[in-house]
Amino acid sequence: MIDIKRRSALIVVDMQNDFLPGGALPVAEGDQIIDGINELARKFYNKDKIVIFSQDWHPEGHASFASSHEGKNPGNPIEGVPGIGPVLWPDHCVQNTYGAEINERIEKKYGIAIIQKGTNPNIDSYSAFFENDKKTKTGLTDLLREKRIKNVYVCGLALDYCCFYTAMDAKSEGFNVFFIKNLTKGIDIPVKNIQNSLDSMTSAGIEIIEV
Ligand code: VGL
Ligand code: ZN
Repeated sequence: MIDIKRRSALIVVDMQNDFLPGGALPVAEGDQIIDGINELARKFYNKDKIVIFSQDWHPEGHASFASSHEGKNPGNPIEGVPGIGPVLWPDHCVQNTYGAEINERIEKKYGIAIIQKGTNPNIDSYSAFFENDKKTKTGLTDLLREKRIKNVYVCGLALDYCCFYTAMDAKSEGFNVFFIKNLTKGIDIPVKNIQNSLDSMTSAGIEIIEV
Protein backbone atom coordinates (compact mmCIF):
# COMPACT_ATOMS: atom_id res chain seq x y z
CA MET A 1 0.00 0.00 0.00
CA ILE A 2 1.22 3.49 -0.83
CA ASP A 3 2.41 6.03 1.66
CA ILE A 4 -0.31 8.70 1.68
CA LYS A 5 0.94 12.26 1.88
CA ARG A 6 -0.11 14.58 4.70
CA ARG A 7 -3.07 16.90 4.02
CA SER A 8 -4.67 14.58 1.50
CA ALA A 9 -8.23 14.01 0.37
CA LEU A 10 -9.54 10.85 -1.27
CA ILE A 11 -12.37 11.61 -3.69
CA VAL A 12 -14.50 8.52 -4.24
CA VAL A 13 -16.40 9.25 -7.43
CA ASP A 14 -19.92 8.01 -8.16
CA MET A 15 -19.84 4.49 -6.65
CA GLN A 16 -23.59 4.30 -7.26
CA ASN A 17 -25.81 1.35 -8.09
CA ASP A 18 -26.53 2.61 -11.63
CA PHE A 19 -22.82 2.51 -12.51
CA LEU A 20 -22.35 -1.01 -11.17
CA PRO A 21 -23.18 -4.27 -12.97
CA GLY A 22 -26.97 -4.57 -13.15
CA GLY A 23 -27.43 -0.79 -13.09
CA ALA A 24 -28.76 1.54 -15.77
CA LEU A 25 -25.31 2.66 -16.99
CA PRO A 26 -23.09 -0.17 -15.83
CA VAL A 27 -19.33 0.18 -15.96
CA ALA A 28 -17.80 -3.24 -16.67
CA GLU A 29 -16.18 -4.71 -13.55
CA GLY A 30 -17.15 -1.65 -11.53
CA ASP A 31 -17.90 -3.85 -8.53
CA GLN A 32 -14.34 -5.18 -8.48
CA ILE A 33 -12.94 -1.96 -7.04
CA ILE A 34 -15.27 -1.74 -4.03
CA ASP A 35 -13.11 -3.66 -1.54
CA GLY A 36 -9.97 -1.80 -2.53
CA ILE A 37 -11.72 1.56 -2.16
CA ASN A 38 -12.91 0.65 1.33
CA GLU A 39 -9.43 -0.45 2.33
CA LEU A 40 -7.91 2.80 1.07
CA ALA A 41 -10.67 4.97 2.56
CA ARG A 42 -9.92 3.47 5.96
CA LYS A 43 -6.34 4.74 5.62
CA PHE A 44 -7.66 8.26 4.91
CA TYR A 45 -9.81 8.13 8.05
CA ASN A 46 -7.01 9.75 9.94
CA LYS A 47 -5.60 13.04 11.16
CA ASP A 48 -5.00 15.54 8.28
CA LYS A 49 -6.69 13.25 5.75
CA ILE A 50 -10.30 13.15 4.58
CA VAL A 51 -12.60 11.13 2.34
CA ILE A 52 -15.25 12.76 0.16
CA PHE A 53 -17.85 10.97 -1.95
CA SER A 54 -19.42 12.33 -5.10
CA GLN A 55 -22.89 11.33 -6.26
CA ASP A 56 -24.35 11.83 -9.73
CA TRP A 57 -27.79 13.24 -8.87
CA HIS A 58 -29.98 14.03 -11.85
CA PRO A 59 -33.55 15.29 -11.94
CA GLU A 60 -35.95 13.26 -14.09
CA GLY A 61 -35.76 14.24 -17.76
CA HIS A 62 -32.15 15.47 -17.48
CA ALA A 63 -30.72 16.82 -20.74
CA SER A 64 -27.91 14.21 -20.71
CA PHE A 65 -30.49 11.42 -21.10
CA ALA A 66 -31.15 10.16 -24.64
CA SER A 67 -34.81 9.89 -23.66
CA SER A 68 -34.94 13.70 -23.43
CA HIS A 69 -34.04 14.07 -27.13
CA GLU A 70 -36.48 13.06 -29.85
CA GLY A 71 -35.19 10.12 -31.90
CA LYS A 72 -31.95 9.65 -29.92
CA ASN A 73 -30.66 6.51 -28.24
CA PRO A 74 -28.14 6.03 -25.44
CA GLY A 75 -24.62 6.19 -26.84
CA ASN A 76 -25.64 8.45 -29.73
CA PRO A 77 -23.35 11.44 -30.19
CA ILE A 78 -24.75 14.86 -29.40
CA GLU A 79 -23.32 18.12 -30.60
CA GLY A 80 -24.18 21.75 -30.13
CA VAL A 81 -25.86 21.45 -26.73
CA PRO A 82 -23.61 23.31 -24.26
CA GLY A 83 -22.71 21.26 -21.20
CA ILE A 84 -24.01 17.98 -22.70
CA GLY A 85 -22.12 15.17 -24.47
CA PRO A 86 -20.13 14.07 -26.39
CA VAL A 87 -22.64 11.21 -26.15
CA LEU A 88 -26.10 10.77 -24.63
CA TRP A 89 -26.73 8.38 -21.73
CA PRO A 90 -29.51 6.09 -20.65
CA ASP A 91 -31.62 7.51 -17.80
CA HIS A 92 -29.42 7.03 -14.73
CA CYS A 93 -28.89 8.26 -11.16
CA VAL A 94 -32.29 9.90 -10.96
CA GLN A 95 -32.63 11.64 -7.58
CA ASN A 96 -34.07 9.50 -4.79
CA THR A 97 -34.04 6.24 -6.76
CA TYR A 98 -32.18 3.03 -5.83
CA GLY A 99 -29.88 3.50 -8.84
CA ALA A 100 -28.68 6.84 -7.49
CA GLU A 101 -27.73 5.43 -4.08
CA ILE A 102 -24.09 4.91 -3.28
CA ASN A 103 -23.71 1.13 -3.17
CA GLU A 104 -24.34 -0.38 0.22
CA ARG A 105 -20.96 -2.15 0.25
CA ILE A 106 -19.13 1.21 0.17
CA GLU A 107 -18.20 2.27 3.71
CA LYS A 108 -19.72 5.73 3.75
CA LYS A 109 -18.85 6.22 7.40
CA TYR A 110 -15.30 7.20 6.37
CA GLY A 111 -16.54 10.23 4.43
CA ILE A 112 -17.01 13.77 5.69
CA ALA A 113 -19.24 14.91 2.80
CA ILE A 114 -21.16 13.78 -0.26
CA ILE A 115 -20.94 16.19 -3.19
CA GLN A 116 -24.02 15.91 -5.40
CA LYS A 117 -23.69 16.96 -9.03
CA GLY A 118 -25.65 17.00 -12.27
CA THR A 119 -28.65 18.58 -10.56
CA ASN A 120 -29.14 21.33 -13.15
CA PRO A 121 -31.63 19.84 -15.66
CA ASN A 122 -29.86 21.48 -18.63
CA ILE A 123 -26.16 20.98 -17.84
CA ASP A 124 -24.22 17.81 -17.06
CA SER A 125 -21.54 17.68 -14.40
CA TYR A 126 -18.89 15.05 -14.90
CA SER A 127 -16.51 16.73 -12.47
CA ALA A 128 -17.09 16.88 -8.73
CA PHE A 129 -15.70 20.47 -8.81
CA PHE A 130 -17.53 22.24 -11.66
CA GLU A 131 -20.49 21.62 -13.91
CA ASN A 132 -19.62 21.05 -17.58
CA ASP A 133 -20.07 24.79 -18.25
CA LYS A 134 -16.81 25.13 -16.22
CA LYS A 135 -18.43 27.96 -14.27
CA THR A 136 -20.88 26.62 -11.72
CA LYS A 137 -19.05 25.35 -8.64
CA THR A 138 -20.12 22.44 -6.47
CA GLY A 139 -18.31 23.84 -3.42
CA LEU A 140 -15.67 21.10 -3.37
CA THR A 141 -12.70 23.46 -3.83
CA ASP A 142 -13.82 25.60 -0.88
CA LEU A 143 -14.31 22.53 1.28
CA LEU A 144 -10.84 21.20 0.48
CA ARG A 145 -9.23 24.59 1.12
CA GLU A 146 -11.08 24.96 4.40
CA LYS A 147 -9.64 21.57 5.41
CA ARG A 148 -6.16 22.72 4.31
CA ILE A 149 -5.88 19.89 1.77
CA LYS A 150 -2.93 19.95 -0.65
CA ASN A 151 -3.15 16.52 -2.28
CA VAL A 152 -6.14 14.97 -4.02
CA TYR A 153 -6.38 11.24 -4.77
CA VAL A 154 -9.11 10.19 -7.22
CA CYS A 155 -10.79 6.77 -7.55
CA GLY A 156 -14.25 5.42 -8.48
CA LEU A 157 -16.41 5.45 -11.62
CA ALA A 158 -16.11 6.08 -14.43
CA LEU A 159 -12.42 6.42 -15.29
CA ASP A 160 -12.92 8.36 -18.54
CA TYR A 161 -15.80 10.57 -17.41
CA CYS A 162 -16.37 11.64 -13.85
CA CYS A 163 -12.99 10.48 -12.50
CA PHE A 164 -11.11 12.08 -15.41
CA TYR A 165 -12.87 15.45 -15.17
CA THR A 166 -12.63 15.48 -11.39
CA ALA A 167 -8.87 14.87 -11.54
CA MET A 168 -8.34 17.50 -14.26
CA ASP A 169 -10.29 20.11 -12.31
CA ALA A 170 -8.48 19.23 -9.07
CA LYS A 171 -5.23 19.93 -10.89
CA SER A 172 -6.45 23.22 -12.37
CA GLU A 173 -7.68 24.26 -8.92
CA GLY A 174 -4.08 23.98 -7.73
CA PHE A 175 -4.02 20.62 -5.94
CA ASN A 176 -1.36 17.98 -6.35
CA VAL A 177 -3.30 15.12 -7.99
CA PHE A 178 -2.91 11.33 -7.91
CA PHE A 179 -5.13 9.18 -10.10
CA ILE A 180 -5.51 5.68 -8.69
CA LYS A 181 -5.71 3.62 -11.85
CA ASN A 182 -6.39 0.24 -10.22
CA LEU A 183 -9.32 1.65 -8.22
CA THR A 184 -11.27 2.91 -11.23
CA LYS A 185 -12.94 1.34 -14.29
CA GLY A 186 -13.89 3.05 -17.54
CA ILE A 187 -16.72 3.23 -20.07
CA ASP A 188 -14.39 3.64 -23.10
CA ILE A 189 -16.91 5.47 -25.30
CA PRO A 190 -15.94 6.87 -27.78
CA VAL A 191 -13.23 4.31 -28.68
CA LYS A 192 -9.84 4.82 -27.01
CA ASN A 193 -11.40 7.18 -24.49
CA ILE A 194 -9.70 5.46 -21.54
CA GLN A 195 -6.20 5.68 -23.01
CA ASN A 196 -6.77 9.24 -24.20
CA SER A 197 -7.94 10.22 -20.72
CA LEU A 198 -4.87 8.69 -19.08
CA ASP A 199 -2.59 10.43 -21.60
CA SER A 200 -4.29 13.81 -21.06
CA MET A 201 -3.92 13.49 -17.30
CA THR A 202 -0.24 12.63 -17.58
CA SER A 203 0.29 15.64 -19.86
CA ALA A 204 -1.49 17.83 -17.33
CA GLY A 205 0.93 16.75 -14.58
CA ILE A 206 -1.36 14.29 -12.80
CA GLU A 207 0.43 11.25 -11.39
CA ILE A 208 -1.14 7.93 -12.40
CA ILE A 209 -0.57 5.50 -9.53
CA GLU A 210 -1.60 2.06 -8.30
CA VAL A 211 -2.19 1.15 -4.69
C1 VGL B 1 -20.88 9.48 -15.38
C2 VGL B 1 -21.74 9.42 -17.50
C3 VGL B 1 -22.85 10.12 -17.10
C4 VGL B 1 -19.78 9.09 -14.44
C5 VGL B 1 -21.98 10.20 -14.96
O1 VGL B 1 -20.02 9.03 -13.21
O2 VGL B 1 -18.65 8.83 -14.94
N1 VGL B 1 -20.76 9.12 -16.65
N2 VGL B 1 -22.96 10.51 -15.83
ZN1 ZN C 1 -24.77 11.36 -15.12
